[in-house]
Amino acid sequence: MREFDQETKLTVITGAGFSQASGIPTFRGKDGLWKNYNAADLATPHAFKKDPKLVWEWYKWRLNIVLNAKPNTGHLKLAEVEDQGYDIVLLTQNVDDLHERAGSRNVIHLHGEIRQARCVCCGDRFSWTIDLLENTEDVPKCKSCNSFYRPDVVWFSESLNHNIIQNCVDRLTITNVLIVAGTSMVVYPVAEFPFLAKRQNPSIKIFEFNLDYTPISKIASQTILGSVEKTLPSFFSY
Ligand code: BJW
Ligand code: ZN
Repeated sequence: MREFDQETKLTVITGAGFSQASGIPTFRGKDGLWKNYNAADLATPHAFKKDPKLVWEWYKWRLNIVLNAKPNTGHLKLAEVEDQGYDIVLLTQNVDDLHERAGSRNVIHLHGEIRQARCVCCGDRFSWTIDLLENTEDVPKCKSCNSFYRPDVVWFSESLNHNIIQNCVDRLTITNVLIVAGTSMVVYPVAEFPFLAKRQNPSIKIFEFNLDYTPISKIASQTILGSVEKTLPSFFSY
């Protein structure tokens, strides 16, 4: 496969554009969630404190989409590359589980997982199913401590998990091929990752897959414009 051999340490950063072809809306851009919804009203700890029901209604709507979605050709290709024995790690900003459902095993979720709910007080967790979603009207409450559960995702102004960040930094430090796919690369700290990898290893090859150029295009070896579910499988087929 072009650019890769069994020694290559391949790391892939994915974002909402990667799941767009699976029917999951992106955040930014003309059909993005932030066109119709205000991030400050829905994706911050303050918003949840102010109106947990409104926040859960929005998350339950999105959960329903995620639970019914299927991995696309981009997800499947990355799982296939791993199956072929390549050393590949996925750092995803996506809260869906489509990489795992496609068969990828080395997946790090930077912004949490929408299927998981977490008690705001004792940290107890449960996993949503379609059945549970259809039968839950109110804001879910913890049986142990009676506090609200919240979506187990990272909201604006919240810190990402320290150990997860450290694992990503360790991986980026040894990466020699970095793919950045379907992300606007404007949300920190992830937006900093390609720059960090480039500083650690100036000869790193960075391939970007997006519909448009982004702030990291200037350090990419190549930006491959187009729908990632088409461009990424053909990139790996060379
Ligand atoms: C396709 C395609 C197709 C479409 N094929 N391509 C330093 C400077 C300035 C600000 C900050 C800073 N450090 C921290 C901040 C604040 C903030 C931040 O970055 N704000 C920016 C907006 C400026 N960051 C944080 O708050 C983070 N916390 C943190 O840093 O804590 C410490 C701290 C706090 C405060 C101040 C300072 C330090 C937490 C960030 C959490 C992000 N959470 C969300 C919601 C997750 C839960 C949920 O899903 O509900 O994560 S926001 C949203 O954006 C979501 C995404 O993971 C994330 C990134 O979006 P992504 O994936 O890039 O999607 P889009 O929609 O933006 O882009 C899609 C792309 O795909 C586009 O480019 C399309 O062209 C492309 N595309 N279809 C190929 N088919
Ligand atoms: Zn609890």
